[in-house]
Amino acid sequence: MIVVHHLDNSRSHRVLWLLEELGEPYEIRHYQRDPLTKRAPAGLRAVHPLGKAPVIADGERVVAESGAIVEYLLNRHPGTPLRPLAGTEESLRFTYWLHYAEGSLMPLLQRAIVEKAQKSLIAPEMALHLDFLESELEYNNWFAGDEFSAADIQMSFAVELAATCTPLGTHYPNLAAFLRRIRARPAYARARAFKRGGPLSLSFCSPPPRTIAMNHRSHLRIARHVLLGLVMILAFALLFGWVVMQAWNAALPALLNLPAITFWQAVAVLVLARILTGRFTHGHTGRGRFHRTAANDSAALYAAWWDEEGEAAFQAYAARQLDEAGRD
Ligand SMILES: N[C@@H](CCC(=O)N[C@@H](CS)C(=O)NCC(=O)O)C(=O)O
Repeated sequence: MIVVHHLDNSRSHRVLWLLEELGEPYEIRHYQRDPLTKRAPAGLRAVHPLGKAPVIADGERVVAESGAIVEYLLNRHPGTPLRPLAGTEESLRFTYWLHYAEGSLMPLLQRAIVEKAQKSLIAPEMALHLDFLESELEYNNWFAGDEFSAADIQMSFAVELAATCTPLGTHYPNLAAFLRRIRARPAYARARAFKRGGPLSLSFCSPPPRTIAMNHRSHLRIARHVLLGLVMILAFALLFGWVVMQAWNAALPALLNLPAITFWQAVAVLVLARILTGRFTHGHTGRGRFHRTAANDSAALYAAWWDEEGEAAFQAYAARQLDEAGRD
């Protein structure tokens, strides 16, 4: 029986899906990625020296590299509708997509993940590929032609990954429809069942390639935030100035015989107070922060003392009180 060495959230979903489509029985050995590095565990190297997924074992034979695995599995099912007939136009397209998925598209997506700094170089390249895929699906539902084939399975992971990088819905309706079609296949769902491949959660495409419209929108959002911040600062300045003016004029002319002040004089007093004391209120200076920390420290110390000795000290105090009351 075929054994699939399956890594979570990885290309090996495609192999499980293909096996489900073929109706071929299989066993799964599960491997979990390191939560921090996202690398496969060392155990996978015992199966194949590169320690990558997918990798399958058929008795003593080990097959790695997803395209090779697809071919290997299809060869066990001569006449399967998942591979177009040799010599047809569809067969040529089938071979193309089988290689394109890992040869062109996945390397680009992986660069998008790794080269965060080079957003501007990756985004147009990504758009080029997505436009190409979109146009390929304009007249056919499937990559090799009218019929679903293993080429669609091979393409699925890259398209799923691309969908996490860019919202397909508006700009790429054909690709979005492709995703809906593959997800609707019962074998695809079976491959992702909890006890089989588990759900795919591909959210690691960073940075998302942004369209010009998206960039435009995010600039607008920043401008809105800056404007809102300025308005709030102004509102606070007006409010504080007014409060200082009211307080001054209500108390100081009568008590200290000082002249009444205008609103702008009150603002100037506030600014002067800020410059001379280094703060408007308590706690905004380094000193204030230090005192808060010291206070926190003493609260923490008190809590620790209560945990360790407080109960015993209280019992001793209560006993003393009872003793004194008894003597009285
Ligand atoms: N081109 C190979 C790529 C294999 C590959 O890089 N697999 C990833 C999972 S999607 C992997 O094993 N990553 C874990 C690691 O490199 O430690 C294939 O199609 O099988």
